[in-house]
Amino acid sequence: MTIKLYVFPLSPRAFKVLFAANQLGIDYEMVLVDFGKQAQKTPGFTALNPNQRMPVLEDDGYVLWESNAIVQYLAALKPQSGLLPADLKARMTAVKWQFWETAHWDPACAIFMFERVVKPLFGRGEASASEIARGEELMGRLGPVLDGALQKTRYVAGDSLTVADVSLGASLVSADQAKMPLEAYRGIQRWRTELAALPGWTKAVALMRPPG
Ligand SMILES: N[C@@H](CCC(=O)N[C@@H](CS)C(=O)NCC(=O)O)C(=O)O
Repeated sequence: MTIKLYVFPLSPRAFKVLFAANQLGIDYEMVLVDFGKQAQKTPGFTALNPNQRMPVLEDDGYVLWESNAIVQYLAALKPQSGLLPADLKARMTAVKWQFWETAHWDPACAIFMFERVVKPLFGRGEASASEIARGEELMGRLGPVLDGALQKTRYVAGDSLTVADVSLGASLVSADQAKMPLEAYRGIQRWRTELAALPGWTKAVALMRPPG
């Protein structure tokens, strides 16, 4: 049975799982969760994810939510890809960054996405200056941490592409549109350019269309 990915494709969290599946060459069916129609609040979707949030993966009756868990699941289906390293310490280094992404990086990036991309797209009013200031303060603390790692190694968790790059990089898919303050971080810039050239990234970008 084909894996189903329930996504609202404009979201970086949707992009994350689409990027993973495409980069890994995994066949999947994309199921639209249309936020414009509040599809995430329907009983059917709530049965899949009681949080009423996407993305969700369904594989032959097995249901998984939380984008980083989904990325790990997909990577584990293709162990030869090395995205989820077999070596315990290498794997935990990548997983550590995924936890950091959920706890710190994603919430900081989401501020810029919401204020400067989602609000204009859905007519939700002006960007909030105080929220942007909060995002800049967070980015000022987090940017040097990620940049420091990327000044030392080609990818976040070492010299090979891992789930950490997929998870952290996905938040930057609309970084220019969201005007994320990344100019000072040469390592992040270099890495983002490399990720954006990957076939899985470009295929996933092509799917980021508003539902219509
Ligand atoms: N930690 C979750 C976050 C998922 C999440 O917040 N998804 C948002 C969109 S980006 C959502 O579905 N929101 C629906 C809503 O707010 O009604 C993950 O990484 O999967």
